[in-house]
Amino acid sequence: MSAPSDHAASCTLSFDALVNLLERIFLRHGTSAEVARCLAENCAGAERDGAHSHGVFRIPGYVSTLDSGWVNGKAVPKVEDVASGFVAVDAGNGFAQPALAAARPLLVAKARSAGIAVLAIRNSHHFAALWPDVEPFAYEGLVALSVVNSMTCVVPHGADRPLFGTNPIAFAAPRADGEPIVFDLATSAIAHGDVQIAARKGELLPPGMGVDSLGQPTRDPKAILEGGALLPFGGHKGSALSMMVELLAAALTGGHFSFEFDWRNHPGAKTPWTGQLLIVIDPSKSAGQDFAERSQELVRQMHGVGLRRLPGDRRHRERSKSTEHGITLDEQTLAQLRTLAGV
Ligand code: NDP
Ligand code: PYC
Repeated sequence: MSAPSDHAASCTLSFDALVNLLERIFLRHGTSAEVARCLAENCAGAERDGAHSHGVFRIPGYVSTLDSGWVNGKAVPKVEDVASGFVAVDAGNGFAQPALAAARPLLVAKARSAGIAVLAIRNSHHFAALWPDVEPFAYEGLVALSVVNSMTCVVPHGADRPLFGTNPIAFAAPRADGEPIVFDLATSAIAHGDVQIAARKGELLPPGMGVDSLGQPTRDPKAILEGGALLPFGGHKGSALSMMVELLAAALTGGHFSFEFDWRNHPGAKTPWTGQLLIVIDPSKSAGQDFAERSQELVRQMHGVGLRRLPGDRRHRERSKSTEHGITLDEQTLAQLRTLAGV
């Protein structure tokens, strides 16, 4: 599915209309109604916010994965009350977002009572942007951090071959006057989804993103996708963070490391079968000043030294535009979605 282009004829649709269309696709390809709604809202939200590498571009991958039998689209997550500050969920080889939704009330109750709580999701598939998993906590006045590991395609700094996933880290914190502070970044130099988009558009990548099948630096996205690999961002520093994500999202949750699952017998499978960790903190328990006022002060100071763009600003600009004018899709993409939905 193509990423929006300036040249293709385009049309716009509302967030609700896109959610309904995507929901039909998920239902038609074997998910339960709850899972269909959850994934449709997630994916439409990414498209609305201009997070194109994890918006409707991902739909064919979801569909081929569901059709391959690799993931259970009807899985019912099992929530486990493990300890005063620890919730676990067995996602049952289903998607991570419904597992988070199922565990959320208990997680929030624990965070509010103990000041901090951990959610460990295992046996789960995450094929989406990570910010939708943390941002809602900040709207409720909570601080949230999440990590998820993916599939082997990143060479650890100083190594010869890939081992880590693209392993994103997302963080959200409330602030007094404005949208929460949110960042969401792959620990690879570029997300795998953006490499696929560049390959489709026939564009070269900036230097330093990946290597070809011989381990030589390349800017050709196809060489990275066809036997090559990505590099961590920031050399040994990003590599250490990626290692941390493997430990927290897989070792701590009971999920697979990025190198531990084998999808070769499921042609079409695209969703990594791994784990996810969330840490939620109630800042009202801290002894200091109101946290949201303090984060507002930090933003004020950052703007004061000339910073024009905070992480999340672009997304919120895109969200406002989409809310006002509708979500823009090119006609070919919309036609493909309608075909997949059978409408
Ligand atoms: P980007 O590099 O595009 O952006 C990373 C963060 O930095 C965002 O919060 C972004 O805010 C912010 N940012 C970008 N440019 C600037 C700037 N110039 N100044 C200030 N802030 C800036 O994201 P990635 O390519 O690393 O990741 C893309 C997506 O891929 C993420 O949503 C991630 O969760 C997802 N992903 C998912 C995986 C999975 O297994 N499910 C695996 C890997 C990635 P803004 O959004 O406002 O631009
Ligand atoms: O873009 O790196 C990525 C990715 C991996 C799994 C889902 N998205």
